[in-house]
Amino acid sequence: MKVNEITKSFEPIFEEKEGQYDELMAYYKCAMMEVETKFRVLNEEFSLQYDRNPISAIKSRLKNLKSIRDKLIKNDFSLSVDSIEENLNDVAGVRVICSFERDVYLLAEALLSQDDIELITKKDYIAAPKDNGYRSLHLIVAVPIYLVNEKRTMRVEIQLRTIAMDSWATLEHQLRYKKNIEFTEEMAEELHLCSKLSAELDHKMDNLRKLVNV
Ligand code: 0O2
Repeated sequence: MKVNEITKSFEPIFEEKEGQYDELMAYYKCAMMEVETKFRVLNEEFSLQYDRNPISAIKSRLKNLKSIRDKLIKNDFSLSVDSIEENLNDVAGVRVICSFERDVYLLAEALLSQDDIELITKKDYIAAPKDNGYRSLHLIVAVPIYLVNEKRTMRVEIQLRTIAMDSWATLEHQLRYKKNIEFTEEMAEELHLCSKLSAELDHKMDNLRKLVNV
């Protein structure tokens, strides 16, 4: 869906100069494309070197207007377009689904070593999973985009995870946000156990990768 279509359905929400919201979203979209391309290039180079792809899929998304607004309100930030750019780090999101756990770190390192990428924050939920069992490596980076007359630096949230981590997170999200169903303590424990099993699966697969030497 186009950004302006979303805007119309929620108007008026933000203090903005005319067209400012659409413009900002277009910049985030460009930043997302930059980051995606960087990962595609790394995938290509890696596949030449090792004869396999470290990336299984890349999914990008722009946060929608309602989620942006809810987050600004939740954190007590002002409802203006300037405030979005100033306060939110995850308007542009790129999720990279990797084949093996080692690929997560390899790709993160390769990206962060590029001289136009600035690391803002790093959260390693693989080394230290969240209490519910959520695992992924999260990076907030600043990336330049080159427009006709200017260069702008935009922030992008990158989530790197294995196929097993992604399938757990996707299913957990579906289960937890099911309407009208109470999410019990037992269900949470079961999900936590599933996360442990998925971590075990990742480690076993990574050991097999080492044996096959790829
Ligand atoms: P969406 O639609 O995926 O973007 P924040 O919420 O960003 O202010 P925090 O704690 O700094 O706060 O963010 P964090 O921990 O880096 O996680 C943000 C994103 O990671 C979430 O975005 C999810 O995509 C994912 N995530 C984090 N924890 C979980 C979890 O327990 N389960 C699942 N399935 N995903 C998780 P949003 O904004 O929730 O949604």
